[in-house]
Amino acid sequence: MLTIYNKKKEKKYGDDSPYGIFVDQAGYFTESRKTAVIPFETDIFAITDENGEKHFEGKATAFGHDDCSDDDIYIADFTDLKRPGSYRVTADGKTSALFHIGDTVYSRLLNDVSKAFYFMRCGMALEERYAGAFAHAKCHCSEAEMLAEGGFRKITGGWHDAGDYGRYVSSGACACAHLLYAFKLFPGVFAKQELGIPESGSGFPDIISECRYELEWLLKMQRDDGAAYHKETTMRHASFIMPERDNEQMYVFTISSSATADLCAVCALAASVFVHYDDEFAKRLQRAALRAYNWLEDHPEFVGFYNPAGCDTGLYAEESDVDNRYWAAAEMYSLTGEKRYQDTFRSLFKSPYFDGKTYIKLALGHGHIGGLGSLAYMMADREDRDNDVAQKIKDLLVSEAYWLRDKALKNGYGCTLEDYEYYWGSNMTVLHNGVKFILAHMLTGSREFYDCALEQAHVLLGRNAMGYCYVTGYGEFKPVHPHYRPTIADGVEPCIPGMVIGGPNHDLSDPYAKEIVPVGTPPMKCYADDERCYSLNEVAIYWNSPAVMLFAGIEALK
Ligand code: 9MR
Ligand code: ZN
Repeated sequence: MLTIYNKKKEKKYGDDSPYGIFVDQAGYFTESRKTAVIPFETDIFAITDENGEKHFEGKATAFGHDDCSDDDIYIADFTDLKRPGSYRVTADGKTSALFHIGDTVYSRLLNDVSKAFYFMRCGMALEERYAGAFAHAKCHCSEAEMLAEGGFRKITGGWHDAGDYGRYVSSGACACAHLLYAFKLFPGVFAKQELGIPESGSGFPDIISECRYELEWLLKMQRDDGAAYHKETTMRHASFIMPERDNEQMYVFTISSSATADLCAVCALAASVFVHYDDEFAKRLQRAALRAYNWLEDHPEFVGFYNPAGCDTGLYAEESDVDNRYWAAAEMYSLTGEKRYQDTFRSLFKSPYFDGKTYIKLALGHGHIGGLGSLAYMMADREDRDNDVAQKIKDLLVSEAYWLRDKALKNGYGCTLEDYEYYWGSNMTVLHNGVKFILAHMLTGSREFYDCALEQAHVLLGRNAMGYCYVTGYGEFKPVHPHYRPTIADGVEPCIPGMVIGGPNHDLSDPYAKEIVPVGTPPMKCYADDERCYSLNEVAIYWNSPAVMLFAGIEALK
């Protein structure tokens, strides 16, 4: 194996895990199916507690060869071990990381993946009483240059997108919508949640206050005629510095029709939530959504986005806005019940754009976002809703869930991804699939889908070919060098907990990944915990947001 050293850590690729057996390092519910993956030939495995006392012994079953990881896999099934506690799996002198059995193994995790959005806030100081050691001064408060019309405007707030400090309308709308849907679907889980953010104790659920922080910025990103500016960033990504030290000129870039549709959709969705908490704000959201929608109708042609010369910040460019418009029409119909929106939604549902690409109707963003439109229409509580269309959407979702289940059964790690699906941010796809299982479970009542959702959580949290728990702060073996500027620059030893890492990417889309990961590495192992590797080891708001949906669903329906 090619040996290339990561200068900072003096570690080489392939030497990563000190553990030879892979488990969900957050853990397993007492009554659920529990399996570890042993990627070598073995017979008997044991489960021991922290003192080395044995609590279970079983025979590993051969699974066969797994293509995504190139591993020969044995499965250790310890479903029958139901005693709450902390354990390791051992076999042939190898061991797993510590894991837990209990009914609250994901509770803190749900809190942390939700609180991560607070740490992403731009334009305000993160105070020590909320941010602890991760406190920092306010950032990005200067005026931005308006690239299209000239002049300067102060457009502050919102969440930093990811490891970088850019703020992008489409990605922000997508992440915010996920949080809003998590809340709409599982309000009970969030009623109890205490995130320890400045708005805590205000009487609103914390997750809703967090969404408002993003929505206030999104509203500022709308042009007077209703269109939305695509993004607000500096011309080039900042170096590895704290956000308050990033004082380069910021710019508000040109508009795009995809950003406009996304802004419309998320504002309409948010209005349907805020109407129960703050009528004034709900009205503002609804007015913004309507102005965006009118602009879309007046401009049926696709308006794409391109970076101007010299700009290297994110693109989020799309090839079409049909799915974005589909989402916008669905949310507007759900909010108002007006025929105008339903007619558009129904005609877009039949659009040739979806021919041979029906999966886009279930895609949860970023990139394709039709799934949120389908969800909105399915959940629309309107008498004149076209039940035939709603039923078709349900059927699509359930058949996709069966298809995903079958894919997971064919994978040694129980992962729904096939070898070709390990592109940039593959953990997002794992999470989306988990969310689809939760939705399919809600639609059919079939427990099997709930269990499939748990299996995707297990993959994310350590039962994968690298053995990493891909959420910062969890488990004994996890990424500690994420491509996240504050973590690199803050001088604090631990990472902010609860951030979802992009994960394996067989395209190795950055120069450092190409240098570190050997040629020919199987897709599920194309990963390195190196802060330079932005295409493997970054964090992003829309990778965290499906985690909030998934773990809220897991908690609510357990
Ligand atoms: O998540 C995005 C991924 O799907 C794309 O392949 C990649 C390249 O265009 O960009 C990713 O998004 C990044 C964005 O452009 C800027 N902020 C960080 C995002 C996560 O890496
Ligand atoms: Zn900032």
